[in-house]
Amino acid sequence: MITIDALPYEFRFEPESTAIVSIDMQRDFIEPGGFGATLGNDIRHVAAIVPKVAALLAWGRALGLTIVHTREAHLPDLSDCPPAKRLRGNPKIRIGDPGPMGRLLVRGEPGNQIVPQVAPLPGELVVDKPGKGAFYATALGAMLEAHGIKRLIVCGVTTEVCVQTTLREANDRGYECLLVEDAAASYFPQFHAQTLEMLRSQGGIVCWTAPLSTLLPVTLEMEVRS
Ligand code: C5J
Repeated sequence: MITIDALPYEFRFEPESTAIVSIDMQRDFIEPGGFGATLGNDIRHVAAIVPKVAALLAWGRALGLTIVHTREAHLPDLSDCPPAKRLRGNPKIRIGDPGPMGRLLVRGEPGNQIVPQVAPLPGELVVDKPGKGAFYATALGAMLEAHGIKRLIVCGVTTEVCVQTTLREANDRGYECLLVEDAAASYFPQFHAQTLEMLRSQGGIVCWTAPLSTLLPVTLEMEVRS
């Protein structure tokens, strides 16, 4: 068992039953011209975490954790995109419309690819999800069960939307989750900070949180059998 100094108290995990879930680190959210930018957001806040997510993934790979990547992605015919989702708001271009990186939030398009610095390695799990939560209408639950996963270490974008929704879904399914504070981001720094507060409040009602600096010094040699 490995112990991490976290909030609201220590988070304990075993590498063989723990997965890193890297949420939606795709060009659509992080690069100019993608879905995030077309909604009028300042992408600098989310682009800034790419090196942190890369460091977290390298750490997890060294520890032998299962690695899962998600992408918010719709089928080309948009049959998995509710009209309410596509038509909401007043963006310059909508889900499925052609943009500078191909059709917005559509599977297989250039904008839907994970940014190269944090891209999946061969053998890692990739989940295309039509919703904000990674468990909704995907095989994620079955994949985690097949790998014997009990705990999730979560990072990605955006903190208050897909990251938070996935953490709440995971919590309701019985997973113990740690959100890596500075390997997640929002377009709105105040939403990021407030989401961390609410998720770990009331004794960790949804999850634990910890900065990357508390994880990186942890090595396999520190694992203590109990
Ligand atoms: C959003 C996400 N913000 N990945 N998606 O629409 O958080």
